[in-house]
Amino acid sequence: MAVRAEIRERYKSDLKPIWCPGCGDFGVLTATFMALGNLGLNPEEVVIVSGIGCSGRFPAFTTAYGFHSLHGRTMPVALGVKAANPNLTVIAVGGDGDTLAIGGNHFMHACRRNINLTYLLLDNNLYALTKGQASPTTLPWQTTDSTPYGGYENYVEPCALAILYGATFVAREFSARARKLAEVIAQAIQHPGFALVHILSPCVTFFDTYDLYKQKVKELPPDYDPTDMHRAIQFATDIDTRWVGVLYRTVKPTFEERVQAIREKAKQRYQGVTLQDMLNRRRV
Ligand SMILES: Cc1ncc(C[n+]2csc(CCOP(=O)(O)OP(=O)(O)O)c2C)c(N)n1
Ligand code: SF4
Repeated sequence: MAVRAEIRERYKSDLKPIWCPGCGDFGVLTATFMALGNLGLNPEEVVIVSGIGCSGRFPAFTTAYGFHSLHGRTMPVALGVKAANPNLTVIAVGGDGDTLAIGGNHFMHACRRNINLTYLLLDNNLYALTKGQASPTTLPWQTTDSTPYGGYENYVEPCALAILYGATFVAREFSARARKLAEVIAQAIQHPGFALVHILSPCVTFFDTYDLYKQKVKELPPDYDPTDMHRAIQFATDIDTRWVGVLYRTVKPTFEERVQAIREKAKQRYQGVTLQDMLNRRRV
């Protein structure tokens, strides 16, 4: 236990978080350090990649390797890191705008590729860094600075989207439940494949959802089966109750395994074939 606590401490950088006091993202940072410490992973084995947003500041507050990338471009960078060195533990961090609006395309295809990394989606139901505009997870009844009379677009449910696009581990938690969140992040890191943790992370400055989620958040029933995709989508899309826990889990070959299998096939096919043979064949 002492070793785990020591590792956890090593993750704290000299730069203190500059989030507003009470921001949900503090709980996510704490839970991430707890998860990494409990898994016994050292900062030099971990890379945290983010996009732009309040949530995008994440890598600066840790001593793990980090990359604060462009808005919506978390996934191309995270995929590049993982493909270059599959031994690293890669954690991608994005806000709801970063992940589902400008970065939606990259996010969906990351799910489908089943890249072995963990995606922490810090969902505060709006664009916070740019001062409170509507995002794809702005709630149907919510007003924002950019939608003062209510929204004109439909709500996107991130967990259901990820399941349908082929993510193999999908969980939801509330940033105010740091211990539970740490457990779920640890499970996501250990999962072999693309693991989404959808985190309800209130923005106290532009849309404070603490009281709302304290009422709506409920743990999945004891008989819940996370391998049942239809039930997972039903629970994920329940907007009246926000079910927390592992919603969906399955095992499929990862992106890295598939790429490696193709490399092997190509090697076998061209075994003993020289460059000259190949050039001769092209001429034929
Ligand atoms: C290409 C590009 N377009 C727009 C912006 C402006 N911008 C910065 S952060 C942001 C949205 C942030 O919202 P979200 O991703 O939900 O993160 P949060 O700040 O809520 O954590 C936008 C639109 C930008 N930085 N780059
Ligand atoms: S504006 Fe909102 S999301 Fe950004 S740091 Fe402040 S409370 Fe957190």
